[in-house]
Amino acid sequence: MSELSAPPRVPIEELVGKLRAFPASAFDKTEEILSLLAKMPVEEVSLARYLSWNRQHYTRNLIDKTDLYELIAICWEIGQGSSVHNHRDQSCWMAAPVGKLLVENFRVEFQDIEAGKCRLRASNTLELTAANPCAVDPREPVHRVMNPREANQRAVTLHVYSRPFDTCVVYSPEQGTCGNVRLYYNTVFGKPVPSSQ
Ligand code: CSS
Ligand code: FE2
Repeated sequence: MSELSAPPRVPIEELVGKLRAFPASAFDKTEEILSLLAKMPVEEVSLARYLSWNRQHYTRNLIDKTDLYELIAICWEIGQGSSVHNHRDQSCWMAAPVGKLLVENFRVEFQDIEAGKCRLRASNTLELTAANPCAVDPREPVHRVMNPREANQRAVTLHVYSRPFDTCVVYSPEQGTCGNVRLYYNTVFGKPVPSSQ
């Protein structure tokens, strides 16, 4: 295999095994998990039981959860994207076994979450693909993920969050407003969550 060819795809269970074997310290910095995601792109077929689709909103599908991290598959229809949001000061890594997405980062110039006011400025945009996993920059943790219409394909991303979180702050850069929202799973360990359907 030449150095330039992509590493072989692995079943999701193999990635879970590696994540579970990491000590807590691996989740405190970005490099180790980012390089694991780059070395072990996940086979689409092994994700089949975790995928669910909704025309109104991207879906969140829990694959694994420990005290240290949660691993989620997110399914994006063509043209779907997230709100601009943060990750509650938790670390986050993303990989895209399927598709080609954009991660748009924002600089927070001012925020008063209690008052629901903010001022954000768009900063850089990264491409998220199987060959290019991303880590959220802890110094600039506000971002939005888009599966652009031009990509013309459904996308599936994997998210490692450490520690797990179930709320985040959502921002409207245009209106200068922000507020807390709750995050829900659409499926948990491959089973639909009735209240989310
Ligand atoms: N953080 C969002 C997905 S875009 S990174 C979520 O967990 O729903
Ligand atoms: Fe996010």
